[in-house]
Amino acid sequence: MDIETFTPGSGRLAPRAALRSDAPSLDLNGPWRFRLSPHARVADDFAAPGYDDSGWDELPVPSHWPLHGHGAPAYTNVSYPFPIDPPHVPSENPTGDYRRVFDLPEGWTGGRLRFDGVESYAKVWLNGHELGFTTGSRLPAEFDAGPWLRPGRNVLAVRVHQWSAASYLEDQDMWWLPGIFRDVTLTRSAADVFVHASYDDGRGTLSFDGPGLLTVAELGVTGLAPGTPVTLDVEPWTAETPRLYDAEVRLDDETVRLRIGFRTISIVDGVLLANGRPLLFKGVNRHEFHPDHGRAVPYETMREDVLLMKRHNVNAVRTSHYPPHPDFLDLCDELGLWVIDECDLETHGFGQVGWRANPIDDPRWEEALLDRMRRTVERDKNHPSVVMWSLGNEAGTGRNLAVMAAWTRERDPSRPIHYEGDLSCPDVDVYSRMYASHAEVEAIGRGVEEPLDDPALDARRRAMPFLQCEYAHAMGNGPGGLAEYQELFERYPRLAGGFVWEWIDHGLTHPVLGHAYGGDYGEPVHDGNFVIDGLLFPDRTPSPGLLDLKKVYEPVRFAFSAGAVSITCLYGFRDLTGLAFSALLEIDGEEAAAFALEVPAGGGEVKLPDLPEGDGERWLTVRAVLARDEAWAPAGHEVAFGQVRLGTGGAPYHDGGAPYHDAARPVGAEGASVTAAPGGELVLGGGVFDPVGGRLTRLFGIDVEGPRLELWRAPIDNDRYSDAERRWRRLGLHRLTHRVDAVETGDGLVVRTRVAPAATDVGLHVTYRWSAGGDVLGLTVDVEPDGDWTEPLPRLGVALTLPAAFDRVTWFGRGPGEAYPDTGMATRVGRWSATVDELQTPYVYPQENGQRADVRWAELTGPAAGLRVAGDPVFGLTARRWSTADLDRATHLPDLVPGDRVHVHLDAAQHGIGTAACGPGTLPRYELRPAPTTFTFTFAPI
Ligand code: IPT
Repeated sequence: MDIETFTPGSGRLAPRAALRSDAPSLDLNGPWRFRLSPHARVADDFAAPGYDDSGWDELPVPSHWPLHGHGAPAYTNVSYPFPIDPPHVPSENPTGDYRRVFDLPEGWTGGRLRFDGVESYAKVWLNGHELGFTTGSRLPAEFDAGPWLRPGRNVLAVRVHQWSAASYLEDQDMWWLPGIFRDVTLTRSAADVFVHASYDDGRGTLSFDGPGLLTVAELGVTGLAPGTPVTLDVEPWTAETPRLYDAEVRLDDETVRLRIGFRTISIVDGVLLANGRPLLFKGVNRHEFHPDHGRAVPYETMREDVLLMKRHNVNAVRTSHYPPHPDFLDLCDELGLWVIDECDLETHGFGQVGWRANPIDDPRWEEALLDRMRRTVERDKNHPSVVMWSLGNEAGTGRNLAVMAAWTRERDPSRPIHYEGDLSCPDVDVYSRMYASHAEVEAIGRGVEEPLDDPALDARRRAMPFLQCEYAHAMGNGPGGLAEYQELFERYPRLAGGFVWEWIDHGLTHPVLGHAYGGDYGEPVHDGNFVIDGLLFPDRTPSPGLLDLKKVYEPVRFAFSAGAVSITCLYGFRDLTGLAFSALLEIDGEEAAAFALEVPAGGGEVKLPDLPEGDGERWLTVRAVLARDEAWAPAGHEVAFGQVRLGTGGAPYHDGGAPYHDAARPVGAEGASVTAAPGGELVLGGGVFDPVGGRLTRLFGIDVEGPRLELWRAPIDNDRYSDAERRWRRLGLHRLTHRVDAVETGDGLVVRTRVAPAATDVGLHVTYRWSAGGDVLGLTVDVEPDGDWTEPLPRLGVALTLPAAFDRVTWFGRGPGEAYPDTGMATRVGRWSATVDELQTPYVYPQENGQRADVRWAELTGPAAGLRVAGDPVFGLTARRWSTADLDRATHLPDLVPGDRVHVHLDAAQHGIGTAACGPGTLPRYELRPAPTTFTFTFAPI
């Protein structure tokens, strides 16, 4: 059968550019008749015009049938969900038959049937005549409909097989989602043009290939013939300044409209340049995804993606791992994003069998691979936003890559070629890697990376710019380490930046589970929640990781010195005139002064006025916002901020990041002695303790449990998918025992304990020292590691619970969002409030989340009472309506059910976040190593 052939298609017309044409076209989207069969060997009599499909279902086009009640989605990352035996596919091969009747408008003759995307194989009939078949799911195919169209009623029939030989080429890390998932059109447009618009120092050179005459009215170009370049004064296109010129090409039968951007991409001395200036990608990897529609993404959602990227200072997108819907690239042209356009090609699963029979190195697949590359380049060649072609992703190495690259270079010498999967870079123009560590990126930046064995290849690669086509795996809580990568990207000219993996969680809407991931549809082979690794939650709410990325990618940076702020412009292609700058002074989180700053267009040092003094912490926050509406955000949108803590009495400014030991020092928490209550409980100030265990049971009349030492966190994905969780569990850090060695009374209460897991000889000597004075209760915890600790700790702090009514939190510290040692760059010191529910970050796979960092004090309040906790100087605060053990057990958000307690963690420290789910773990400086530690809190009633 031709579903098991190396041939990519039959009967298709030569690929051409996606163009807007005034030629008539008929939108064939909408409800189609649909029937699903469990295998491919079904009679094809349904293609006959007179076939009775009245018993069939209806299915919208575009869509994926498993998202409309026919079969189910399935997720695998690397693994093929079928035996590897190319070009053969399983007999269980879901096969969708589609029928659509349409009326041809009066006077219509000729035309093409265009399919923008069908997964994975489609055979097409018009009025019972077979037009051919196509593969290449995320690529367009056109068939000549002309000879078979007839006046009035026409019947289009399409048979789609989920599995075909082409499935071996489409092993991307995503849901397998068959169906006609992009537009179907009957068009009388046949035009193809290739516009060349380069830019050099104020001058643009314009030419084009193809029939017709080109007009760019705004530039006074009228009726330009193909192959006759003109040079003109123009404004360049860049992602920061997406200047487009409306153009049209008039042909005999139609006029096509294009939007031209003048820009030149080049590589000079190993540096990637756009229009002669360094090009630094602040990128993300974008899969097409919508939680209800899969890869059939509505136009408004595509637009939302681009707007969200722009608003979070993202300037580049890699279309991982296939060409997106053509409209997406129009949006990138219009709103400004640099694009790496990737061919629809991945054969990752062959890696699991030692790359045996990998299509990439097998001449029988050459035509299929070349076909994919041609269709990518031909479709997208006119987009100024597309600055690089990528041959594919994770497809190993082999001869066919060279064939694809050679064709591409010949067809479009203006764009560099990218492919990451061959370390020796024989076919490409840029050196690309994924998930390289900070140390390795630095070595590459300095040009001192490990050499390749082949000296010629090594010399070639050493002369290339470097980019990370994937880095900072944004799975669950995280990614950590973003700022440190950015620092390297900005330091070394060879480094052209990178693309965070990935834009959005692919969680499918599920009636019971909230959002589904691998295994939730009963797939026998799947990769769990590895598909939930985005900067956006499935509903497109930004995660804390995206907010951090916005901060790290910000195009303006602030540095503070005594009485001044210096402002650096990090735009590559514009100055600061589009921004308005302002400053806000807060004392203990209360506004004390606000003023505007006049900043020179190129940046520089700006003097600050004399600022009010005050007793509390004085924090100055400087903001850069859009001065005017831009196409992607309104005036007032915050682009960047900086924060610094001011010294008192005209003293110099301090570094904004350091903890402050003069904050919130406990006052008055000493002097009182322990007394015994009639029931035998110990009473110290506002605290009541059990006499045997020395544990606090009532605090200012509130029923409390704890606080006591806690080391466990609900494993985050970076713990789960690395070795950390396994090692921590083996050590037993989730099941600590607390042995009470002494409860000593007198001036205060001292409780001496040894905290340790069963079955090991390591532990911690933990001493709780309680003191009381006035209405303040103080607690100092001394932690002394005992034995030979080899593992870092997930967290170090105390945990307590309060009645459920304490459901509001106000704090002075970093906020409003969560922060961990290597994340939370987006947070700033201030006074914040939230309900306990609002403190939760809804990671699709439940895991540790929601810590507020550097908290000086926090008030937990209910309708009737409140408790104030202060640190010395600061602590990490986590509060939730379920325990850490509940969070640890949960696999989907609906598993988390509020109980009758609020669970509070007051932490001295946590282990860093890193990106070990895929890539490097926590940097050594963010590891939490067991060490003697003392931390102090004071408690007071409100
Ligand atoms: C890398 C893939 O390119 C990407 O598609 C995704 O699967 C990512 O990993 C993990 O989420 S490949 C991996 C072997 C580094």
